[in-house]
Amino acid sequence: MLDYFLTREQKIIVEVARQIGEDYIKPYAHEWDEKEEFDWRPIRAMAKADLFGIFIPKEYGGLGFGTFENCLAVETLSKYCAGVTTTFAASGLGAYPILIAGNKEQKAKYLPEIAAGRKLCAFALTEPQAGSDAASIKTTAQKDGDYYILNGIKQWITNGGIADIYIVIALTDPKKGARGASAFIVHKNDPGFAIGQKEKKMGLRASVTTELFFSNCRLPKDRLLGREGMGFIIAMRTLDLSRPGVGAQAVGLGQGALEMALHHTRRRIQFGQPVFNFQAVSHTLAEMAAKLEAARALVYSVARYIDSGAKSISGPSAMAKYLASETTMWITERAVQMMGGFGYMREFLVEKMMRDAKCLQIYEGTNEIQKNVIARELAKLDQEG
Ligand code: COS
Repeated sequence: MLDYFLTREQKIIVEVARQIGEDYIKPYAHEWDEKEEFDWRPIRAMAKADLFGIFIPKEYGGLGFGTFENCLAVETLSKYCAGVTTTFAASGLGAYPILIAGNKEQKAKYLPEIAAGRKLCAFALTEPQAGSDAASIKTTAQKDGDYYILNGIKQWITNGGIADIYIVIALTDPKKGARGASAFIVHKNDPGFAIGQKEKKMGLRASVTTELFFSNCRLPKDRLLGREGMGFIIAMRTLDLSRPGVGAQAVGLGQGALEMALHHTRRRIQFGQPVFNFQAVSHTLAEMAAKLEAARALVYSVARYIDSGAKSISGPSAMAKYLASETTMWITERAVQMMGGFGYMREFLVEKMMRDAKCLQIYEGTNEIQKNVIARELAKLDQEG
């Protein structure tokens, strides 16, 4: 791995995440995947180590770092289990809308709890009929005096049931479509709010995914984030900030698969020698390493670009998510192939890594949507030029 000239604090974040991975994730990752089980222990360890506060400003009890430091933590944890990391990263996803659009009171009320890891967050945009086409959501939030009444269904929501704070995008003016959407803070115990069944997934099985049901869910008006009509833009800006994190998750997962394939192929004897000695194998590992480093360099550059305060981040953010997740899908598939029968057996975690990698091409916007976003930004550049 290249030297990316991390600061002392950044190296500490990596080391803390590595230690949590070794002690609280590695020994159990296989079991959680097999049993499709969520476990609080690594989450509590992350909370104790202040990792949930990485990008929360110091005035709200966080560490005051940025996207890059968050990516370093996500990458390091993902090497051990991308499923566990999904719980962590999705809580960050739910914190962004409060950072982006919350007023002083909302920030003071929610961010310290989130930073301390006392309350997990969830971000609820997707609905049964509105996945990639996020603007076609149907959940409504009807104003009723000092309240909003929410009705509708959200689907595939990470941290459903284990989160205390839900950011829900709903239509305050259904006639206006995307421009009529607003963002709300919903508490787990709000009346009229219910959690659906836990979904059965191909990968990321240590994380929890559920539906959310709103049936005349009554929220006081101070739960509105920003202004009415800003919900879609808040959601898009949230995803712009969070997608490099999916790239970082891919890089960590790819690193795990590469190391596993390297370890195995240098010890597996066939035809009287380690299979690594055959060029078909060593060259594949060389390609994995080179492509992974390119993905890491892009993710780091984009994260640092965002932290510089750059305004046009949609395209770079989509590139980081797209390129790193495609790379890691390829790496994990090749790692299974290079390990042959061992790779295919559930006893060895590499097939889990391949299943986990698949979701990174799909969630937080499919890679097809990422390419739409990149192409849209390209077209703008051409117009300006
Ligand atoms: N930042 C700020 N504003 C943005 C924005 C961004 N990144 N992207 C779009 N907007 C604004 C547009 O400027 C437009 O505003 P105006 O109406 O004022 O002009 C509005 O939002 C609607 O944008 P657009 O017309 O581009 O919306 P589309 O319906 O074409 O959808 C995509 C855009 C496809 C990019 C969006 O639906 C999307 O990201 N889909 C994937 C959703 C997703 O990632 N889901 C994962 C689940 S959440 S983990």
